Amino acid sequence: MPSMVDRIEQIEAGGRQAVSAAASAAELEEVRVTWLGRKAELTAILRGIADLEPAERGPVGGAANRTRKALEAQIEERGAELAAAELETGLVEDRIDVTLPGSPARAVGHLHPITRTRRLIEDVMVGLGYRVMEGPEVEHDFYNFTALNHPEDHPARMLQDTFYVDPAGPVEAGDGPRDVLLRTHTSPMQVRAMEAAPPPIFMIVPGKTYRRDSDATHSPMFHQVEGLAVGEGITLADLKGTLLAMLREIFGPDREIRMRPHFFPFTEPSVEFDVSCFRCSGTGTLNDSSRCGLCKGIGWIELGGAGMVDPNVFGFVSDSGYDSDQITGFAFGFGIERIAMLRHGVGDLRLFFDNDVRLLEQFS
Ligand code: FA5
Repeated sequence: MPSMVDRIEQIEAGGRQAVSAAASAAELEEVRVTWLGRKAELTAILRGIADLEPAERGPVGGAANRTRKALEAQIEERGAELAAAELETGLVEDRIDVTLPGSPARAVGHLHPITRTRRLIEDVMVGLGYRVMEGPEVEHDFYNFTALNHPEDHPARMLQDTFYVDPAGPVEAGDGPRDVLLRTHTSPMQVRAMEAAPPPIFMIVPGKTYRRDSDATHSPMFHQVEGLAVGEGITLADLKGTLLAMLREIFGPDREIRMRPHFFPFTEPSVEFDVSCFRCSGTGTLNDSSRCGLCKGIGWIELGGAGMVDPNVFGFVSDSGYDSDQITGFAFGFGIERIAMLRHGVGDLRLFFDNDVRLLEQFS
């Protein structure tokens, strides 16, 4: 029969093997309870030392205590190893690759419907041979009104129609209280473009414009597109053909246009132009015989203003080579919001500027 000391050596060997084999902190804890816990054989031996023959107490007690300490030390060492390994595994498994797309992938945004409409108009007009130009949104009274033949008492010059800018800001010396304003239309670029280059000119000017307006179809900031064609022999028929080509690209190949007499200080003659309604095909009546709501039963939708450039406007740029005896031209202007509202069936222009994603997402 093996002596108690031999048995303790066997316990130590078994315990060491179990500690080495433990593959996780939880397994190691089980090993500790089995080999060193209250019900473990080694614990029982240590507890029973007092009952041994006096001669055995020393060697057995010494061997049992050494084994307990050795196993405790090995468990501690193995515990540190396992903790380090688990930390390493966790770091590898939880590593975030910041170059991967998010999950779920974030939806890519899209252009605002007003931008898309502007680009559509630009594409069509570039296709017709026009250049796209931009001009200042903070403008001089001279370009916005005076050079466009507006009389001194024209209502658009009134404070209640127009946003004037405090000339205490960075404007040119000599500007008075009513000399600088947020442009009320894109037409000032007619004069600026003619000042900058001799005829012929074929250009469009998309951009922001500002008026003291606010209702479902008018906002204080809105967008217009100006068109200007100047050269020899340009007529009202060219204006009509150009508008027809542009509007057929935008609203469909079956569209017709009409021009109605109107007044603008800087064109003579002046017109307003309408496109035939694309919902009721210009009949004013829908298939179920009800009145078309889009054109209000008229068959035509009003879009903007136009006309032949007034000789007085050429008078402001005669130094740049514009002689109204030699050249003629047409100009037109219309609102981009109005085109977008019609194309997308949006009833209130202000929705475009609320930036509610529930609305904007519908244009993706
Ligand atoms: C003009 O602004 C002229 N400059 C157009 C023009 C150009 C005539 C060249 C002749 C030659 P009008 O004020 O009608 O014209 O405005 C043109 C269009 O701008 C309107 O038909 C409308 O669609 C749009 N518009 C005007 N005010 C607002 C507003 N507050 N909010 C949104 N759109 C507006």
